[in-house]
Amino acid sequence: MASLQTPGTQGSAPTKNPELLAWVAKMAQMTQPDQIVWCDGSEEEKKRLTELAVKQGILIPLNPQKRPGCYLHRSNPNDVARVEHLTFICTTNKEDAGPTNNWMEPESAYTKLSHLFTGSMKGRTMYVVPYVMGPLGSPFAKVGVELTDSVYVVLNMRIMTRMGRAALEMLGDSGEFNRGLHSTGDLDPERRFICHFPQDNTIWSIGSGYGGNALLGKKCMALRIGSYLGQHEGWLAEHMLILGVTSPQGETTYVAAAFPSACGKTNFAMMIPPKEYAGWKIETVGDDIAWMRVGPDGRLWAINPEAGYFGVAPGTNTKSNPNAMACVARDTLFTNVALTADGDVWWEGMDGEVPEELTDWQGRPWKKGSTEKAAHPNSRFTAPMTNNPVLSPKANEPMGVPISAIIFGGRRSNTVPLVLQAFNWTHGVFLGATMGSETTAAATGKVGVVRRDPMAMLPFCGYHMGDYLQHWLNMQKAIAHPPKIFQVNWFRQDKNGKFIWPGFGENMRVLEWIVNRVHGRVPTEETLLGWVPRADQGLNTKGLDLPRESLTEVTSIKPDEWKAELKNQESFFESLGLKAPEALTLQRKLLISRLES
Ligand code: GTP
Ligand code: SPV
Ligand code: MN
Repeated sequence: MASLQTPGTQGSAPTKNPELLAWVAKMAQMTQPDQIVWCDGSEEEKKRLTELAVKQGILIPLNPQKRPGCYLHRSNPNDVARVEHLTFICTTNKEDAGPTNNWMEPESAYTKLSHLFTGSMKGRTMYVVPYVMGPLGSPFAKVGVELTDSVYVVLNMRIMTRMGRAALEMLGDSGEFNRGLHSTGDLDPERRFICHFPQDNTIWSIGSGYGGNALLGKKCMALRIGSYLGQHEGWLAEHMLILGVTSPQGETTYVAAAFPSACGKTNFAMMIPPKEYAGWKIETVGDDIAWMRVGPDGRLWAINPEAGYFGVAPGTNTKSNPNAMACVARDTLFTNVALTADGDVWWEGMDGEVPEELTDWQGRPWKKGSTEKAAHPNSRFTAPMTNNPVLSPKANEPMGVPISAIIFGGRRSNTVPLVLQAFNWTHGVFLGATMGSETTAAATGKVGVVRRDPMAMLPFCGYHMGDYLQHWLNMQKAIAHPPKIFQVNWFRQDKNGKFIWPGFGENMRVLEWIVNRVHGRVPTEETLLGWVPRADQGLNTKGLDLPRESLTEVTSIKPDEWKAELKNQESFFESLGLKAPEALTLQRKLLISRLES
C-alpha cells in the first residue's frame, strides 16, 4: 500500500478511492498505529478477529453447547452507557446545534481531540471498517468508514451493519462517505468525547468502547448526522422501530414507533400477540432506527439502516420477548451480563430460578440474594437480525416499507393515557414534540427522572431542536398520504408503583385499535388530548387479565396532572426561543383552552 506510505500497513488497500486513501493516511499519521488492517467482512476475518479478541481477554467464549458462536465482553466499569454530557455537535454557529445539544466550535474541537488522538493507537492496530447503513442496493443507503483500534467495535459493527467489501464496492472510486474516527484511548472519562461535525460528515469519538459512543454507524451516523442530512435533503432520520402487522385476512400494515432508550422498541418490534390473536402476525423490519422518505406514491417509506440488534438484556425472557431470546441463542456478543457456572449468560428478569452463584458483570463472584445486580442494568446483546424468527421479508427491501401509522411513546408512571390518536398531522407533531419520559440506564446519570424527550430524539438530534420540529411540520406538505399519528404509554403505575397495563404481547390490543383507526374501521371518542378508544367498539379486552378499574385508571385523563404537564411543556417551548414552531405553541394554547372549558 505504497500510496499510503504508512509504516506497517498490512497488504494493499482494497480501494482506489483517493479521498478514502488520503484520509486513512492522515488519520494514521496522527494516531500512529503499529499496523493498519482493512476489514472485508468475511467469515475468515470474523474467525481471525474473534480468536484474537479471545486471546487478549476482550471476549470470553461461552459454552458452545448452550450458546454456540456466542461471547461475553466485560467493559471497563466506568464505560457502560452513552455519555450525553460528553457528546457534542460541532457546527460553525452555536445556534445551529440548539439548546438541547452540547456544542463546540469545530476548529477547537478538532484541535482538542487531535491532542488526545495523537499517538492514541501506538502499539495497537487501526482497523478500517467500511460499512453501509441501509439495505444493499437501496437508493437511501449510505456509506461510512470507521477507523477504530477496538477489535470489539469491529466485531459489533460486523453484526450491526453491512460491513466490508460490499461497502467499498458501493463507495466506488469517487463516492462520498461518513468519516468516523474512533479510539478507546485510555478510557478515562476526563478524556472521553463524542464529537460530530455534520458540515464535514465527520465523527470523532475517543475514550469509550460502549455501543452508542463507539459503534459510529448507529447513533452518531444514522441519527445525529442522519437527522442533519435529513433536514437538508427532505427526509427523516428517527429513533424508531419499524414493524409489519398482518391480520388473519392477510392485510399488512406497517407502523413506525419512537420510544426513548430502554422504553420498549425492541420488545414492540418483535412482540408475539396473545392467544386471542391467532392468525395475526407481527414481523420486524427494525428495532431502533428508521430512515423515512416520501415515495413517488406520496406515502412515507421507511428503511431500517441497521443489520442487527443492540438490545437491552435485563427483563428479556421467554415470556416478555421470546423472539429476542431466539435472536440471542447463537452468534451473539453479550456485553456486561452475568456468567453462569456452566458458561452461559444470565441477567435480572431471565426465566427460571435465580442461580445460586454467578460471576457478575464485573467478573466478581456473586451469590443469590445479593443486593447488587449480577448484570449491569444497561447490559446488552448484539445479535444479527437474521437470527430473528419474525424478521420481515421486507427487511432488505431497497425501497423499505410504506408507513401507515407513527406512534410516540414515553415512559410515564402517570399523566399520559394508554393510547390516543392525534386529530391531524400538526397535532401529531405536537404529541411527539411534547413527549416526556423517565430516564433509564441507557445513558449515564440519574434514572427515573422525567425529562422532555421530543420524538425520543433528545440525545440524537444533530441540529437545533426547534428546526427539527419545524422540519417535521414541513414534511406534511411533502407527504400526500401521511401516516396517522398516535401516542401510547405502557408505563402507568398504581399506588404501589406497579405497572398497571400488562404490556409486552398485550400491547397487540392497542396496536389492533391503531390498525383499525388507520383503515377507518372503528369509531372513537374525542377527549381534550385526542381521540381514544370508545368503551364499546374500542380495545379488544377478550381474554385480557385486567380488572375494569385498572383499565379505567390506565386510560384516565386527570386535569390536575395535565395542568402540571402543560407548565412543564411551556418551559420546553421557551427553551427553544424564537425557534419554537408557532404551530406547536398554538397547539399548546388550544389544549389549555380545552382543559379550561
Ligand atoms: P434502546 O435499545 O435503548 O433504544 O431501547 P428499546 O426502546 O429497544 O427498549 P427495550 O425494548 O429493550 O425495552 C427496555 C425495557 O423496557 C426493558 O426493561 C423491558 O422489560 C421494558 N419494557 C418493554 N416493553 C414493555 C411493556 O410493554 N411494558 C413494560 N412495563 N415494560 C416494558
Ligand atoms: C439507546 O441508548 O437508545 C440504544 C443503545 O439503542 S446505544 O447504541 O448505546 O445508543
Ligand atoms: Mn436506541
